[in-house]
Amino acid sequence: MAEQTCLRFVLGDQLSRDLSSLADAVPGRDVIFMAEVMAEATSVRHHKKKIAFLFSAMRHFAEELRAEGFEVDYLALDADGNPGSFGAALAEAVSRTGASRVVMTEPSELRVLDAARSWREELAADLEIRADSRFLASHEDFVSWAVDDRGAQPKSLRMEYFYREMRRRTGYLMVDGEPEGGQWNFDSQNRKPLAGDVKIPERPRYPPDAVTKEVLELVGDRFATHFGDLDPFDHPVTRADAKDYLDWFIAKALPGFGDWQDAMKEGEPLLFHSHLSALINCGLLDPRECCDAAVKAHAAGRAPLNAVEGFVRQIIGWREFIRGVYWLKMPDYAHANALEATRPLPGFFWTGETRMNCLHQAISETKAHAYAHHIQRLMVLGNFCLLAGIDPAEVQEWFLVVYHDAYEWVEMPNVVGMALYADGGFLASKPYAASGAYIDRMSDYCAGCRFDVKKKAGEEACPFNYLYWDFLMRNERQLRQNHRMGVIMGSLGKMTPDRIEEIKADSARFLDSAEMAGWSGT
Ligand code: FAD
Ligand code: DLZ
Ligand code: SF4
Repeated sequence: MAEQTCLRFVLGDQLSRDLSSLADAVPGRDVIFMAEVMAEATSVRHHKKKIAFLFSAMRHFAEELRAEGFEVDYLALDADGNPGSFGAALAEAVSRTGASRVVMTEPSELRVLDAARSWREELAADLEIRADSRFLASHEDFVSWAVDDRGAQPKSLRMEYFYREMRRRTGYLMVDGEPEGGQWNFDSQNRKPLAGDVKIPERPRYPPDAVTKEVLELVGDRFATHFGDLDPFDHPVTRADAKDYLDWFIAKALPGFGDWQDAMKEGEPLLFHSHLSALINCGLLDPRECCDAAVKAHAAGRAPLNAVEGFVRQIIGWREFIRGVYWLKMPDYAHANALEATRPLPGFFWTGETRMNCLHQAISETKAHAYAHHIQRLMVLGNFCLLAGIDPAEVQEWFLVVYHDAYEWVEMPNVVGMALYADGGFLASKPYAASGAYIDRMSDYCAGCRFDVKKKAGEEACPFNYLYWDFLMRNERQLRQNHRMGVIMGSLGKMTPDRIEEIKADSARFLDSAEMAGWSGT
């Protein structure tokens, strides 16, 4: 009897040849199914570049599987009769191919996992959902680290301890069971502002091929009203180009990654950052191979320890920790709002049109590239939303829309836990709140700003300066309980009534200004 066809359903962020759902796929017997669907592309109004990147990467991945001899049933967005959702498209693929079994790797987001579980009821085939082995820590690994023997949920979790565990497990930068260089973390060396004479490496570009050009036309046509610029598009979209780009990063930018990790500069969105997140998150690169390459460069004397430790920590530490927190805390995490912030997101987040140059730069770069680096996301955009008391749900949606690396599992804990302290300190030991002095120290933004970063009060003063204190006053009850806020809350306690009134008046004037009005566009 002929072997039964098995349908292998591969999602847009599962473009890895060693995906668990493809592990035992047999060319000639199994069919691989991939689908561009409107419901997914509009689940939020994703940045045009993100949709183009993903559709092009999906189409190239399908081609590579075909070249291996697989039959790939690929549903393009503009295919006649595209039913528009994963569930309906899969049901049609099952009846088209006559498959008796569907195998997929666990979706990275709860929304899609819940949907997949519900398909079981309706599909005319068995559906097997396999674990995603591309993460270094499985769900079970994370839970056994985070939850105590009696199964009690932790009140808070700290990345640093998880990271040490991951270093021990992976053996990265470990010597005889001890961290290389005698320290787990070299962050204190990684906060240099950028001096004028530092040469920033020029990135390789990957011009669109025929497949990408077709996608760009499709996206320009179907998603014209979505946020962001489509052109120029020069991102890697194949496994080979992603690998080439990783090699370039390790050779040219990694050596400076540590020193200037927190620096910001006008017109330089990338500096020494890797720009690898979108490639890792969609599966074109494996997190292990990125760390292996960095560790190898260090062993060969081509990258310093502070850079390599910092880079490895972002991947085996932060990235894995963030994912663990997402699955541990969902679904309630989506609605966390510990500081009861309710202000609508200002309209300028969609246009970049604000007098605050730091925000103007970060939003304009986001619009152009679907990218901003971590400190822009955390200490400019996130910090502003925190200080201004913007509703976490609106901030989450914005971050999910605008970045090419954004998927709910990674966006949500970064926004809710790290940037907004909306989980009440579950993930961060204190709010990442800062006045204009921090932005001035780490960037060249303030020199070109209409506001004066040195002024603390009045119309010309940098809004971050008074909003910082206003934030502390508004949330005094909660923040006084945090021992890491003791010194700053002490300073607040010593403020004169006149100064308190001045801060409140400046903040009220700014927060009620036309500049802060919520988005009223389409
Ligand atoms: P690099 O600075 O070069 O870091 C190397 C790699 O480490 C990244 O490619 C990424 O894979 C990983 N990494 C670093 N920091 C984090 C982190 N905090 N969480 C998870 N992985 C991390 N990252 C996303 O991938 N998707 C998101 O939607 C996302 N949203 C964010 C929202 C906010 C408010 C903040 C503060 C951070 C967010 N991050 C997100 C984390 C981080 O900012 C990006 O991963 C990073 O900026 C991507 O650029 P890069 O590849 O040049 O990173
Ligand atoms: C982000 C995204 C978009 C915009 N479109 C698609 C799509 O049409 N087809 C697809 O398979 N995946 C897409 N994705 C990625 C998915 O959102 C991602 O795979 C799931 O959210 C994972 O849970
Ligand atoms: Fe931003 Fe204030 Fe500096 Fe202007 S002065 S760029 S608002 S930190």
